[in-house]
Amino acid sequence: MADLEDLKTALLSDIAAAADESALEAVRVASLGKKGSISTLLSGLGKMSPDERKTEGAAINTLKEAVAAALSARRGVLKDAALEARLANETLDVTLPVRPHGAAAGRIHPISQVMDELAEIFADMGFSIAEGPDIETDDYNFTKLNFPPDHPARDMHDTFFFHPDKQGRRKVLRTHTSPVQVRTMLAQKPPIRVICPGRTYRCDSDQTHTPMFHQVEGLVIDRSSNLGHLKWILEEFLKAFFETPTVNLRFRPSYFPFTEPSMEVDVQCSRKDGEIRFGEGSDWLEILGCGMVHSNVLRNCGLDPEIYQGFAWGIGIDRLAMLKYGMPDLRAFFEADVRWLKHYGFRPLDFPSLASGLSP
Ligand code: 2U9
Repeated sequence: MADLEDLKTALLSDIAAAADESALEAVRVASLGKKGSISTLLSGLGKMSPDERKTEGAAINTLKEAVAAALSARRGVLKDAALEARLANETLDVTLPVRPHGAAAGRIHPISQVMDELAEIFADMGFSIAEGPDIETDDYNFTKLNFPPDHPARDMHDTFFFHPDKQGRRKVLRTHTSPVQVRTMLAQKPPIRVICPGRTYRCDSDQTHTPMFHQVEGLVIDRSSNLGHLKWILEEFLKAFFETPTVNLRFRPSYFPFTEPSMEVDVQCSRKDGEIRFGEGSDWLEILGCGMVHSNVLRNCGLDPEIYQGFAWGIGIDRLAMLKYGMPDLRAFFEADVRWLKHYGFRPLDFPSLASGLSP
């Protein structure tokens, strides 16, 4: 018993003498650790007689609790002392200019900025945002969108194909975000008002095309929406996006497998010393494609074209950003050149809102 008292005195004085938390941890390990003095005593109980074990065991456990209590009390004292010391030494000179913190140092990529601006504009017109997988099934990316297998229009959408999966389904890197609208129509009944932004992939890479680019498509499905509504939505969108009170649009007949009738839309603009101004001028710039959703697509998505109808449009986001913010070269979007990002990037806290103005 006497030696237990000595051990207790020694341990409690070591604990009291521990100058900081790591010194205290050393005492804890030396006493309560696996090979600690008290742990060793406890493991010796096995070799004792039952009576001895009863008395010794109780005495050793009492010692163990006393040491554990002293350790945590000392730890609390040391923590408070450390905090006091920090508070004392760390003086905050509030007169100093604000150091550029992370947010100020970083930049929002123009693509993300434009996506946020589009979300703001269309949310204001009652649209929700739908997203889907970049790796799509051939069925959702093509077949359900009225591109029957071996349809020539598939060549315009040449992309990256995966080997058929276990169910024999061929997967592709999506060539447009239209499969997201298909998934939306299969998942929810009309009325539907969604925009679908995201990455899209096609096998062309040149001055004005990159293998990965960004699109936003829109879809309205209900019992009565028609081309007049589409025209209004596109005008409101482009006025808000280019922050100009008026835009002049020109609709030209076109062809897409998933819309009938299909149109290309040009926006009137002026080009002066390399700069493009919208809402004025005598020049036209093709900006997007659109049309009434093809009845085959409605049927493929379980909607009766006798009851439901709607329209859709698609626009390249990279190109929109270049038009609005004047970047000359598409490929720079993907080169992660910090100088380019610092120049064309947006401050994180300047979140675009219709109220405060989209572009900072
Ligand atoms: C469904 C039905 C119809 C989406 C549409 C376009 C026209 C279009 C291009 C714009 C620039 C692709 O990135 S781009 O080259 N897209 O012109 N997209 S109509 O039509 C749909 C989509 C989904 C269910």
